[in-house]
Amino acid sequence: MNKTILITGATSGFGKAIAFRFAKEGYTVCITGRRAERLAEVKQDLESKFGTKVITLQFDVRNRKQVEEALGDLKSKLDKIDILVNNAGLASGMATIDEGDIDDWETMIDTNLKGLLYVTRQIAPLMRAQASGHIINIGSTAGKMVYKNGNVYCATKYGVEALNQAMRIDLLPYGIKVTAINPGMAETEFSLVRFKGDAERAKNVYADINPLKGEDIADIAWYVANLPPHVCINDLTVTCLTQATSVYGIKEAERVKPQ
Ligand code: NDP
Ligand code: 8X3
Repeated sequence: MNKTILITGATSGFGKAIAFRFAKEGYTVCITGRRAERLAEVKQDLESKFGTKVITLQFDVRNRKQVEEALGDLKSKLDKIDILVNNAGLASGMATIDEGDIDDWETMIDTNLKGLLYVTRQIAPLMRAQASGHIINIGSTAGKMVYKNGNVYCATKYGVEALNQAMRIDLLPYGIKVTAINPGMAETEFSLVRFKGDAERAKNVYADINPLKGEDIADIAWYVANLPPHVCINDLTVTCLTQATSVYGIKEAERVKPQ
């Protein structure tokens, strides 16, 4: 088969799970992130488990020069790029608009929007030249409905939603699929990052719910990437059983159990 997937932010969470899912199916996997040790660990695991080819690229998606250097000569490393997963992203802090930390705001905007754009700007021309490919953008339920104290994170994910639609339109002539996967609450390193290493607070986010896992999103990525050539899922929202939207969710204890 010899297909290739590039996943940004594959050192943990969704990105790592997607790397495992596609490597298992024989894909050549190109994984990126800032943490070199993690990249090396994931590469070793993937190679030993699946014997697949793994390329690691260490860069910060916020740094335009690093992105251009890392991805600018991708053609010399890969014959073809079948799938790009724009996954690298984060929330930093939670606060009202009058009290938010402006550094946090800049981190989220630079990572979730500008980073996604820098990467896409390198890969979309390669896909255009191939007249094929699939871009999967990881959005969020936060890009569908704003929640209290989520202001800037939500705004970045609304931005991802807009860019997903725009990419779909712009890339239509080239047979390139574009899909947004918008997950609700998922237990990854997301909350640990949002709460700046406060493990107790991060764990509390998922108390008495059965949240999504990285593997759930990886299965969905595999599904959307393996539809017939004429079928494109443009937009997909997924939550765990007890969450309906960004704002409406219940605890497991509140759920009426089947008799
Ligand atoms: P994780 O924190 O587990 O993973 C985030 C990944 O993004 C890491 O691999 C991290 O790598 C990478 N990353 C973050 N900042 C940068 C950067 N500046 N440059 C390069 N890579 C970066 O969280 P998730 O897996 O949960 O998050 C993945 C995506 O899913 C994000 O876009 C997030 O907004 C979105 N999402 C998450 C949800 C959740 O509840 N978990 C729900 C909906 C969407 P490294 O630190 O090594 O650079
Ligand atoms: C991450 C999920 O609910 O924290 O996008 O916004 S949430």
